[in-house]
Amino acid sequence: MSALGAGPDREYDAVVVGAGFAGLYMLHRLRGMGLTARVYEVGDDVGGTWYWNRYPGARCDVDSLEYSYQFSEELQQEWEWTERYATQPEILRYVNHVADRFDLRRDIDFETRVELATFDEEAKRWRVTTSRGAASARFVIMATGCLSSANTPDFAGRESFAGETLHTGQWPHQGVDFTGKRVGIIGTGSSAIQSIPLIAAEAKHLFVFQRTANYSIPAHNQPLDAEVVAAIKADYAGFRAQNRLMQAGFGARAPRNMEQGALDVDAEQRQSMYEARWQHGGLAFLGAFNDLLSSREANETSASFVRAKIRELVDDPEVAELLSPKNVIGCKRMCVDSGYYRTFNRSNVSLVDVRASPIEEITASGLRTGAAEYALDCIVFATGFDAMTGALLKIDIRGRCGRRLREKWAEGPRTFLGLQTAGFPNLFTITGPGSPSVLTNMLPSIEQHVDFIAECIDHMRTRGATVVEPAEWAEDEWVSHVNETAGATLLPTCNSWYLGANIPGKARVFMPYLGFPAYVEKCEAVVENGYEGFEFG
Ligand code: NA7
Repeated sequence: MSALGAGPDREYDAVVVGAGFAGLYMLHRLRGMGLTARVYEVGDDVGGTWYWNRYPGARCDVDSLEYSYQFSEELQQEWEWTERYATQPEILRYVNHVADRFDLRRDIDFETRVELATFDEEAKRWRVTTSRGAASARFVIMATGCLSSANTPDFAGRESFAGETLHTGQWPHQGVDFTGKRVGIIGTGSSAIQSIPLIAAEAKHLFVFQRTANYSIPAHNQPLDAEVVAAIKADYAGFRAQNRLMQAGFGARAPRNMEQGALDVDAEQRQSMYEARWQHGGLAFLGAFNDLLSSREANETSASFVRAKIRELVDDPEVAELLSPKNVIGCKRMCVDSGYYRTFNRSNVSLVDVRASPIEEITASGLRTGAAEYALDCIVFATGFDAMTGALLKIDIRGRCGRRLREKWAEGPRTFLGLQTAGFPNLFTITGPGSPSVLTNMLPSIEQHVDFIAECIDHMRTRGATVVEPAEWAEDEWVSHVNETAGATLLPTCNSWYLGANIPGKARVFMPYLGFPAYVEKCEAVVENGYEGFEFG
């Protein structure tokens, strides 16, 4: 690790912020183009999201054979995943392997936080100020992740708690022993749903503070079948190409039915379609019919199927009712679990409804809701993230005329293709708001963006341009298109983090773009038309 130290700014062609999957591949591409690049990373090692999210049970909800890089055929052939869904430790081992295999660490400054980035209009360069000094670069590429800025609600008395406070997205590296402890977990999103069964198995008592019930589909995780792996590896490129055609960029091998709507078949057929997908497990559940995210009536058939499953799995009918979500299925990110609902049959687990009686205060000895007080030794915040814009806007980014990105995005993020924002030349965002990102398998989305950015920079070299930024009209059109696309579905109908609705005061704007194949096609058309919508100078 090299410290920046005092003295004149170091000069690079590009500064990359973040050493997760996006930052690492970006560095690899930039190096391959003969450019000088420096990566700044807050953590003391690589991995990004998978470096921070070490809570018990943390696992990816996309199949491991798909949630991996495809830019190197050797890499995808030599790496051996062990399970259908990889655990966080396995993914972290993979990221470390990639960093070593491509000798990436020597261009990364760890434990370095980027605080300020200012565009110098005269020099047409960015000055990047970090916690350890400053650098100057032609390009700044934000690889800051979509779910990387942890959200801890500002409950009254939070600081007074005498026990241990944890956040799933900032889990201690040495792990946590819950044995004999009274534990409270706030939140029932993906992180809570994965960790609750494991915490419950250890703790003396676990109180689950639920504001909104969530739909979860069983993972049916299992060791990978050697024959399946061999078949995929025999034509990995073909497998990736099939996945690229999927709406979410993954799941080509999972059962799906794009030909029928849920109401095109009778109740018995519908039931057996849902049952087959429930038995298959995972996010493919919503592929049962083609209208589950566009028709409320169709959606309700799959939602009520899952509610019936919850009633089967949970012994106490009152608990089952409280665990049954009322909103549209799929409008919040679906969860994938291993034994979540059954955990509520344990005598040491209590479900607390904090919708009916919200959390009023954290006290020295625990937590108080409008209805009761809970004595706790440990509080786990599984309260999610300031998604998609949080990590970006933590950095004070100033573009042309000193304009701050925080100001420009006060009413919601505005980008062209989720890649750039007008008035901030040579600033790129990998899987930024306005791109498919969190509605897809992140890995192919990251690679597609990194490749686009690398080729755009290369294009600039060929035509002798020093700056690139989107035209206002292109940005306006794209923002409208992103909203219209989401508005044609049921996705904006509940308070999800896709809409920023989980963060008090955040503008309610649907941030990701729905549809990976259409998005890739659009990007390709932009390039074919001479980077139409981008302005070079
Ligand atoms: P999520 O999915 O955002 O879940 C956060 C949970 O925390 C959710 O149940 C929230 O309830 C709850 N929450 C947040 N603030 C509060 C307050 N103030 N009071 C009570 N409960 C609260 O985050 P995860 O980390 O689980 O998952 C993030 C993504 O990571 C996931 O989608 C996967 O893509 C991987 P709410 O629903 O807002 O009522």
